[in-house]
Amino acid sequence: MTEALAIRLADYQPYTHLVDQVSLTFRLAPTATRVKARLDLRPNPARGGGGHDLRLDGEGLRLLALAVDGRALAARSDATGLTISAADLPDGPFVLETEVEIAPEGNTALEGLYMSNGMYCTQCEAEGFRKITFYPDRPDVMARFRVRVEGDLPVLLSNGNPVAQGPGWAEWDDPWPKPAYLFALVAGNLRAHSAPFRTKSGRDVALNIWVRPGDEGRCAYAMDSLIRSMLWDEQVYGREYDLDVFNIVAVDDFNMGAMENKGLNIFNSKFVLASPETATDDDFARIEAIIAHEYFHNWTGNRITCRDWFQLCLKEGLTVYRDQQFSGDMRSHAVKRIEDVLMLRARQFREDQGPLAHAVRPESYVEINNFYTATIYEKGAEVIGMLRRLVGDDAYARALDLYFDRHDGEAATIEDWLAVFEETTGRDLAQFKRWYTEAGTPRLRMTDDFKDGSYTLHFEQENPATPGQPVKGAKVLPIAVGLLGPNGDEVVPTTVLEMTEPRQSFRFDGLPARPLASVLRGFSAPVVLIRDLRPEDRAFLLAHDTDPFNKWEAGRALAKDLLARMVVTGAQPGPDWLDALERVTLDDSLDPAFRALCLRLPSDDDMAQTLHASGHVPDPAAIYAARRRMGAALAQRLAAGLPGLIASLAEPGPFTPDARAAGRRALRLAALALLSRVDGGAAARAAFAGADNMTEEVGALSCLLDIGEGQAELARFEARWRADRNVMDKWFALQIAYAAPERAADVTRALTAHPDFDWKNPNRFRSVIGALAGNHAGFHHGEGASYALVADWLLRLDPLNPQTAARMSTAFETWPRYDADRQGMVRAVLERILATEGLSRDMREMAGRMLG
Ligand code: 0A1
Ligand code: ZN
Repeated sequence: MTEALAIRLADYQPYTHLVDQVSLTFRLAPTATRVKARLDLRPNPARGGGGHDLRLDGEGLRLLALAVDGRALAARSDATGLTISAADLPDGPFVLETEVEIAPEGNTALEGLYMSNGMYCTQCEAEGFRKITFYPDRPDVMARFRVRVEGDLPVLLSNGNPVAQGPGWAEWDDPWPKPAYLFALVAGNLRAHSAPFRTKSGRDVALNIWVRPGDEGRCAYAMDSLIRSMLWDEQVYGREYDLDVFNIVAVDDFNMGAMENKGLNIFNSKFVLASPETATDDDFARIEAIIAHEYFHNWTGNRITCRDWFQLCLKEGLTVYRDQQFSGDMRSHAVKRIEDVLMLRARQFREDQGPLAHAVRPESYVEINNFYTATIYEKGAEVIGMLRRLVGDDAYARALDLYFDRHDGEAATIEDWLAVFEETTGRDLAQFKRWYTEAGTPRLRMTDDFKDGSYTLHFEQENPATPGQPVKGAKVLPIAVGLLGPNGDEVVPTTVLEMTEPRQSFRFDGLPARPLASVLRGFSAPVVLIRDLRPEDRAFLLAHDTDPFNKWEAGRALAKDLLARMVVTGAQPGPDWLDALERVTLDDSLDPAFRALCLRLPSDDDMAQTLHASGHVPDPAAIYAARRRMGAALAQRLAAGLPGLIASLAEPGPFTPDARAAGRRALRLAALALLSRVDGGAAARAAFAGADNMTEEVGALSCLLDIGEGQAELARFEARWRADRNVMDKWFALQIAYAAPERAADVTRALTAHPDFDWKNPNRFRSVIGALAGNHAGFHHGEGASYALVADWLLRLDPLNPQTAARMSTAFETWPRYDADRQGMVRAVLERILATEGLSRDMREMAGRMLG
């Protein structure tokens, strides 16, 4: 049945008509908003001119009037739209007018026009505009929009530049043709935090961040991030902003992180609002990254958009790549790369190795909202990173200039994107394109030999089968390699080997002694590298590698090898890992942020993924127990040095959110977590009591929860922050994240009965139900109580907000890894979901794909 509903890339056809201009008038009212639309249409020459019926998308619209060239037509709308027969249309250009009524107040799906705390706002990507008015709701239909908003509210916003306004109305005009998914409207009682900006060619832009009264004092960091993003895009990509105003609005009810609507970005409030008291260092870093991401979409997504939704990675992969570059430039490239790879492995590798695996450019979908995934975003960005590694920085810059030049104002494809690289470099990218069309994480096996001064690396790549793609070809792999001599000196600096065959060897001559290879430097390709290395060799790399990513990776591999042995054979932490980690932790010449990352133990889910990939059936309880033992051993080993380390990292003076200070706090809190394992929480309790910023407050509280303490502190935290939605999300999530496996379901159930568990708010739902799914041992514990609890809540949310419910069903995507009992329990849960009457298309597709 899902098959029958699938949309296919191969079926793409241009739209029958072109839309030159759209004029919209909104008369806002919570239960009966009127939307008048006037579309200037003409037959599309690309479809052979006239003679076609006009099909417009529309869902949940009450059609009040319909006219062509001023002539009223009888209304013939159906469940998904409206068709006007070619017989009723003139041969040339014509004007279509419609009027509809919609009810934003009852819109719990948060798609189309909806309300959040008395404020009107919209979310149109991917297909929400059809819930606002009848329209060809597809990204290749680009038009100029003029919008009049009428409503009894002080602030009335839409895309583009303000044209005129009076009491109760405002008019906006967007000179840049855009697809409907970039439309936005906001109306409410809002306050602005404003700043001026002058572009490099001298255009003055008014920047505004709109928030609820009382939140104005928490916008400074977002504004600063925006200004830095604008400057960076001018300097690095030569891209200037192109309107007189740039508005950002913060809303509390939002399905995703944020949305790049032209000139009017709408943000989940948790990615805008920040003050030292309410936001952690991680929050600050995410705000900076997301503000940049949405701003960068102005060129990669808006000026150049996607021809169809199969090309989603065209804008998302590139924009993630750009925001990662930006964050690296603002902070530390080494730390940023490690964090990005941690995320990639946790989310994208997980997806790629399970039943939801799909290509960066999929060939079919049932519900496009289910494809805003780590594969499209993060793997999409990795593919661009590889392309750049292969062609070099200069060619990358030239290809991007050509891309912007050639496709500005167009709706483009991955073929267009690859063509600019082929033309600038003369390379044939046909094989490289497999990265876009084939799903799955390649497994790269490496061996080496040394003889007569020649060192050879042998690689073999395996591209595992994924759903619907049993056989695949070899990928182009850029493998960045450096060689270290026996004394730790680098004897061959980083070179990028280009692997194109299933098996390939690369030789280095003239070496006086057998080197140790540092392979896949900077994580130069998104693969699983399989390499037998002795613990002492990994420790050697951790001590000597000049590539910061691989230096960290060596420590990580040491920890993972050990943890795997602890799980499988019950081994105890040996000196290799403890010695190596102690040396790194106490090495003051290393960046504290880097040391903090080295102290982070592999997550349970990461271990389950790794064990499964190496042929074991992961036991969540055993992984949990082993990781606890590992942490305890590390704490014992470092105990004596921890108080001194913590003291040395104290930051005098007021809180600053910069990377240097954040890195010091991260290491201090990592040390505090270890110390808590040996001092019963005394230091953490004091740190909590004395905290003057949220990083310390949450950090110290986490240390206590981690050792089964902190109840009094939880109560104090709640009393202090009860009125703050964003902070209270942390309070909910922490208790579940740190709950012992056997208590996780009960703790969650109790919190769902808390009066502030507003489950219709996506952030709150995620911080409770999502936290349980993220507590690996708790989620998989015992007789499946957590599976049932998560499923119950997904089913409750699904009729109201299918998008968020379906996204969160990925909690179950890893089921094939586990033992037969757990597999059976998850299958039963997924079958129960599928059998539910009235299930959304979103959830039906997800559950169906997970069951295979
Ligand atoms: N384009 C946005 C993400 C986004 C996607 C879908 C949404 O609603 C279904 C909302 C936002 C981005 O990449 O930031
Ligand atoms: Zn994006």
